[in-house]
Amino acid sequence: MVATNTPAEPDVDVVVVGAGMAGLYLIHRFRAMNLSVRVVEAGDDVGGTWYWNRYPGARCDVQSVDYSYSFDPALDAEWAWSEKYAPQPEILRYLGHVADRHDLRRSITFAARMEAAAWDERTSLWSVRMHTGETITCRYYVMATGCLSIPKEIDIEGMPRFAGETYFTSRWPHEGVDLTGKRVAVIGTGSSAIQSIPIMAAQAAELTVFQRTPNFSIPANNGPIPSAKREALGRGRREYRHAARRSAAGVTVEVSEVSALMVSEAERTARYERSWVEGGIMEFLGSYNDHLTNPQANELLSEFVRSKVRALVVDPATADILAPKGFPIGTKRLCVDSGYYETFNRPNVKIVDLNAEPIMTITETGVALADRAITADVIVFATGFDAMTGALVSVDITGRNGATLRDAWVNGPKTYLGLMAAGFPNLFFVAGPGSPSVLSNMAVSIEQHVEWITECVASMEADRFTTIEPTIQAVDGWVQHVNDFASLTLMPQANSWYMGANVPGKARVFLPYPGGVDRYRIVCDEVVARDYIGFERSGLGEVKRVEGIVRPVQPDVALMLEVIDSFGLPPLESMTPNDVRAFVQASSAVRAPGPVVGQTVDGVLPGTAGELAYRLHRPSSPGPHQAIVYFHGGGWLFGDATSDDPFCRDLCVQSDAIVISVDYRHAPESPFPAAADDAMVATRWVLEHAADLGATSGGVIVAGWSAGGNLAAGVAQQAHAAGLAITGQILICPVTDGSRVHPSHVDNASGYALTASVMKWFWDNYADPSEREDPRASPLRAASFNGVAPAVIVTAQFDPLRDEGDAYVAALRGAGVPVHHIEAKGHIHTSVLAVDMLPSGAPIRAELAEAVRVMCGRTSVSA
Ligand code: NA7
Repeated sequence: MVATNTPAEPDVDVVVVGAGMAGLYLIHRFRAMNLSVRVVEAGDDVGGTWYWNRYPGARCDVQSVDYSYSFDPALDAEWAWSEKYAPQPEILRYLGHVADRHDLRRSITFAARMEAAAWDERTSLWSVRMHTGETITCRYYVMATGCLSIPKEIDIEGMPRFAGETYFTSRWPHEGVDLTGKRVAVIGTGSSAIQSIPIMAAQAAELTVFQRTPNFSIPANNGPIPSAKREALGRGRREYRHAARRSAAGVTVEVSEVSALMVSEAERTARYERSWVEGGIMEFLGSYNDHLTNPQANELLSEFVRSKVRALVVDPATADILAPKGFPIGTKRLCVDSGYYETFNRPNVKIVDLNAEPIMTITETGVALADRAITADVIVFATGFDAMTGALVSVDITGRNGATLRDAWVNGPKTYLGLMAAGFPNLFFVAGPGSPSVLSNMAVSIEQHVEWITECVASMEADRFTTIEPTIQAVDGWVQHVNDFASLTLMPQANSWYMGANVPGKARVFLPYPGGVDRYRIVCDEVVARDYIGFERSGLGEVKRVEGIVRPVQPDVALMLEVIDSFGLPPLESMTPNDVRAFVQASSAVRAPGPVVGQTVDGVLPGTAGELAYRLHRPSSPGPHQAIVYFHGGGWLFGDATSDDPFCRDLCVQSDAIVISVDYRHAPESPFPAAADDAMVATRWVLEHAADLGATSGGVIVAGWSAGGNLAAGVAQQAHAAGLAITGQILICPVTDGSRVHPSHVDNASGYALTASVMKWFWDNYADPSEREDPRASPLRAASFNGVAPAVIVTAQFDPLRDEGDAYVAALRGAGVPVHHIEAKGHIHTSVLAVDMLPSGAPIRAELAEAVRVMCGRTSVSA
């Protein structure tokens, strides 16, 4: 795959496409490395998005003090922003000033459109062709083309017929447009429309807004730079900038750690009111910590904005049309306006709800709706962009073996860290899909990317590598990680440009990385620290490929592990069993309870050495139901009939079965085979009392997690000889082998909640080494698996017990036993049981319940 030819001499070391905020900083950094750099820019000057987006009212929606470079302290000292949110001309002047100050323009070819780029395998160079036909060869090629630079094609019929003036907010004429006395139609109500409508309305004779989706907007309350911000910068610029770089949003904001549902209505409203006045997208959405993850919390904030719209707009019918709806707040870019809603109180402004009155066609004289026509002299299209991928796939980029980026991304972009794509060596993206980009302060994200890219190139030069590209495995892992993260939020629910949903035919994939700038920066740094894990570099005949996936653990599981880590708890095995029992009991008291079941009954049954407590959960549907006898986890040392209660409830509801969680005697007080004996006795008792318990006759299913899985597997093995009717077994991350020789005990020895050393401690307390060969202790050691009940087995990727679970699957299958094996990718030993705490465990539990329903002979839910 990799060519290690001696590279030919290029025209320049680096070609950069785009002279916006990223392109300018790239010139500065590459020059400092003594590399030659040429920037190709379609515009006549620097500025990128701020060069093109000149519509009236265009301004940033992150405070200017933050939306500015941090790499040069002198810039902060000599540039004074006029307002909290500076207008476009001022931002453009600032970028021009940066270009002048660092003498950047001499590296830029303006009015030059890059048309195609191709990787030459023979020379290991990129060849970049401009619209003039000129070709530049280079070693490194950076697309710094911005996330919102290719306007979306107009998908409204009849547009070419319009005889009046037509404008696009994204390509507003440099000389401006005089709308005085004109009838203006504006199509779209995104950020561009919301910023420009108040200004256009003040000029136009009539202004009609065509709205498809009512957007959420909060007031900018623009004005001078807030004194607190000025003072914070004055006190310690370095610290201020450092904090922004290490923050989640790329800007230091006060973000709550409390759920919107945990406070009183009065407290919540007061907080919302304060955020409404103080403004700021990140501050407003972060006024409580679950607006973007919990639908109920989101609805509270959404409704607050609706109430504001109803208060601001005088005509109730108009207010109703404008009231934002159809998607959770924050799942489309939250807009920041100056008098948007109030504009609709003007007599010359009207709104058309396109959901009630769709556009039939654009005509010579305006816009035709089903039952009426709106005459216009001017139509303004504020219809958005082919965001994040548009600029990258609109040109021909051809990598290895003639493959184009456009084809490679036809089902959605695939990048490693948003920075590079497999098969496209030495091609870098700034703020590419898969990076925080548009979900963050772009200035901070751009700087981070530019620094990472230039440091990567510097390390290549130092180590005399000539090519770098990510492995397919690393790219797939990252795409999965971004999607896993997005699915923990409400983000995928909106038809947003974040999802590619605004462009007909575009793949519906969540494009930016939603984990935050702070977490993302840590990942990027870690990739470097781990010798560019997930990359292959080559040069001078050497190929260095560092295999691996940088974030393979499910994001919510990783967050939970971070939290557990922050507690600084002593290792379990350093505590006494009684202390562990007390700790586990205390933790159980504060967890989510699990779903509501039809009925819960606590009782006792006779064991071999005294009574055994049980808890029975019954579904709300009419019985009788299949009975599942469940054994809890806890390394045979701790836990009781209620310790896996949330999971038992979930299993009961989802599989529509009675779940009877039975306690058993614990080690070290009652070592092996006490627990195994109790499991047998309890199963027999349930079988004998099936009718009294409301269970179907004909057999029970045995189930258990961890040590409980070990007990359930043992019961299933002994069933035939003991005359027990066991119709199935559900083993979740089961212990199956006391030898602990499987590689996962080494690979996952620590860092994933259950450690190899805790597992050793469990065994040492439970069974003497001489007893561990006994199949009741190590079911994997059974002489035969013939005739044991069909199984549903869950194994977790980052569990020390994974391989012994997998080996048990293989052993049963080898004996012809039907097994439904669920491999919980990215999960740890405890994740599947964390009901209502780890959303990523929900699909696994759903699959498990479905398999149980099938096991019970019921029609599959999906059938
Ligand atoms: P946006 O936010 O994509 O907004 C585009 C708007 O145009 C949005 O209201 C769309 O409605 C509307 N639209 C698009 N196509 C049509 C058609 N065919 N008919 C009617 N309405 C249509 O782009 P902006 O330029 O405003 O803002 C982009 C970003 O720039 C912004 O998020 C800031 O980060 C800065 P829809 O919502 O799709 O129903």
